Amino acid sequence: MLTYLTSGESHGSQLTAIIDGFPAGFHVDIDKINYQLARRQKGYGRGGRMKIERDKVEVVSGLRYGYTLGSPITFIIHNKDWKNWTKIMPLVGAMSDDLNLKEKSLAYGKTKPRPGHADLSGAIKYNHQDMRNVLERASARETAAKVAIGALARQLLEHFQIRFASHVIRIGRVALSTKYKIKDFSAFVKKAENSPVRCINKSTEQKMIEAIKTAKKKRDSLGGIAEIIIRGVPVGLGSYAQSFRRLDGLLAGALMSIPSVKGVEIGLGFKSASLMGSQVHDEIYYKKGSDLPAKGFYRTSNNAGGIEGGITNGEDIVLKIAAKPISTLNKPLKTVDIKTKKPAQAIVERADNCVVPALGVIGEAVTALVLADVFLEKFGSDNMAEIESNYKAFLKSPF
Ligand code: EPS
Repeated sequence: MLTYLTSGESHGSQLTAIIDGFPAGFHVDIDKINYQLARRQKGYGRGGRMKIERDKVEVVSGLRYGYTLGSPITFIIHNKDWKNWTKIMPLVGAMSDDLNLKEKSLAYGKTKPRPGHADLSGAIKYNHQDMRNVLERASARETAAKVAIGALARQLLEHFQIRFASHVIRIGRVALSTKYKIKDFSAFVKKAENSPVRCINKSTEQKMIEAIKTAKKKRDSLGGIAEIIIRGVPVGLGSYAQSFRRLDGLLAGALMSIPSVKGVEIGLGFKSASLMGSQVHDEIYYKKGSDLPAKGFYRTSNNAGGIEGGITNGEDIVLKIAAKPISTLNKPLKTVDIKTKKPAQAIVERADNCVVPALGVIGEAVTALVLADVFLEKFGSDNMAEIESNYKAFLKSPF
């Protein structure tokens, strides 16, 4: 079983990610992991923090000569911003009393919870009077650790010709309305990658940028929707046999766990509820001797988003994730001070205005982690030689 844990405070010294159950004998490309980390940091709408960080992984366990050992793999990402927080966030000892004005503003008065954030519920749950103790971990900074281990899982899947793409289809009220079918996968990926908001249509891209600018001027934030597409996934990953093995449930759980995500759709998603069965279900065709990932069976539509009965059907996996606008507003909302219990204005912290361009990158990473787990479940999980031979046998086996 592929499992992982992450740790680290947003303004602590580092993020740490441990992945266990990764097969032995896989050559890891560290540059590819750093490439994914850089992708996550980009995007129009980011705030000041991304100018400070240059996320890169340091591997501290689980590899030898660049190959996985089958033991837990540990990645560290150092927070460059840590040097500005050592007096406020010491792990042991007390807070320094020699704080400058800026440090004082970061260190004190975190008693006014932001509506929409974990601030209040977290403070009550863990009995913290200083909400910095909540917001440091309930921070989207954690997604950097997820992207690092997701990039490792993705490399394993790419080795078996599984490819990932994502793009932004909505920011606030601006939505991508043009119809598209992905024929050339690499060209599609490139198009999204070259856009500052990761949108494939130039005029929509401009409108999205304008929407973010307007939100910023109004001291507000914006959410949106990213779509994730995974091509080349073999038929038969996941299972209907138990609820916890259903791939749609596993993916939805992983994607809903990304900070700010409030909705996940698979394929046609919510729209399928308003249509007739004949309009929704993808009719089945067959082409003999084909190298399609479902042993020659294929569809001409993909409303199911590549998953039927909790199992991959060989078509593209298509997922949509909707993120709410982030909850740190420069024009603060009404709240209650947890100390005085009097009405107050919510915390204002340095923050991003819109993180939707990064959403698809994070979504790809968590999707890769889920898919790698079910892939290893099907094709064996200890070492690459066995997995490769099982995969080849599966491709060749007649049906
Ligand atoms: C975040 C607030 C901002 C974001 C951060 C998430 O950080 P800071 O408080 O340091 O300005 O930039 O995201 C990241 C650091 C990141 O790497 O994505 C929050 O409160 O969730």
